[in-house]
Amino acid sequence: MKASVLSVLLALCLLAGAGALLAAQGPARAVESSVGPNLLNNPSFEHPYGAYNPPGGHGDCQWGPCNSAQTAAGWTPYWRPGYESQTDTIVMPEYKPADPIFTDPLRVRTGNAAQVYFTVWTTHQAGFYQQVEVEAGKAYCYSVWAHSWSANDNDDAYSGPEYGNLRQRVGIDPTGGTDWQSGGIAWGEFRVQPDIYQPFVVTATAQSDVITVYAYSENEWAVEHNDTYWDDAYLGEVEPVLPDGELGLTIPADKPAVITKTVNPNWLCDPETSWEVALDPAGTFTPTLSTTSGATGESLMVTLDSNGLSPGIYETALRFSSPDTDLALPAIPVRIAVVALDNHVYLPNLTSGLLAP
Ligand SMILES: [Ca+2]
Repeated sequence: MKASVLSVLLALCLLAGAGALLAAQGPARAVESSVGPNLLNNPSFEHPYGAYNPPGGHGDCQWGPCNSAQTAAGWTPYWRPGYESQTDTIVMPEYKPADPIFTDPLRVRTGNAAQVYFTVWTTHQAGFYQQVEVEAGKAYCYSVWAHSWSANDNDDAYSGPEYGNLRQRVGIDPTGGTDWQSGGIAWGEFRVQPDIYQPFVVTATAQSDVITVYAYSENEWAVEHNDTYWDDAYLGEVEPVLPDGELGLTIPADKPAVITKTVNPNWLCDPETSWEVALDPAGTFTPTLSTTSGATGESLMVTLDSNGLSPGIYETALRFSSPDTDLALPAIPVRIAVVALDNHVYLPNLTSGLLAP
C-alpha cells in the first residue's frame, strides 16, 4: 500500500512538473512568423525617386520642395531639423537612390536601386515611413534589409577606422500616425550594422485599419561619412509558429503515443529568407524532424514518440539558424512527460483533467 501511495504521489509530482514545464513554454508560443503577400508599395525602393514636397512647407526647404530629399515612390522622409535640436551637429540628411554600380561593398541588394540617406561631418536623427492599409486587430511583421557606412576617411567605402556609432532600427505605428516621435511606435532592436545587408525586424498588432512602418537611424559622433542603406522591405500578416499549441506531450507510461506537430519557422518575416534546424545536442530524447532546412513559408513536422520511454521528463530543443543572416534565432523547447499512473483508478477525478486528450 505504501508503494502504491508513493507511486501516486510520484505521478502527481510528475504531472505537476510537466504542467509547469508546458506552462513555461510561453516564449515559444510568443515567437511569431509571417506568411502571405507583401503589403508594401515599392518594397525594393526602386525608381522613380522624387523630391519630398511637404504640405505647408518645411523650415529646411525654404524654396518649396525638398530637392535634396529624393525618396523612392511610396516612401516619405522625415528628420529632426537642426533648428529643433539641442546640438549644433544635427542636420537634414540628403536622400537619394543608391546605385547598383557600387558592389564593394554591395549597396543595392536587389533590383536597380536602394534608398540611401546620409550626412557629412554632422549627425542626424532621420528615416522614412509608409502608411499601409491593414486589418485592425491582426498582428503584422515588418522587416527591412539595411546597413551603414560610418567612417572618418575616404580610403575605401567600408566603415571605420573611426565610427560615428551609427545605429539603425525599424518600427510600426499601430495607429497609422506619421509622427516619428510618437511614444506609441513599436520599435525593433537598435543595431550598428556596418557594410553588410542584414534584416531589421519588428512585429506589432494593428490598432486601426492603417498602420505606419518606419525606418530610423541616428549617429552619435559627427564623423565624415554617416550613410544608411535600405533595401527589400516586407510587411505581412503574422501567424503563430505553433498554431495548435505547445510542442509537448504528456502521456501515461502504459499508453505510449506518437504525435506530430507543425512548426512554421519564419521569424525573419521575409519570404526570401531560408532556415536550417538542428536538435539540441544536450537533449535527452530525439524527436523525428521531417526536414532540416526550408524556406520561409515552408513547414517543419516534428514527431514525438513516447514508446519505450520510462516515466520521467525528456527535453530537447529545436535550434534554428539561417544561412542568409547571422542573427540569433530563438530556440523552441520540445518536451515529453511520461507519467507512471499505476494507481490512477484511485484518483480518477484528479488525474483525468490533467492528462492531455
Ligand atoms: Ca532594390
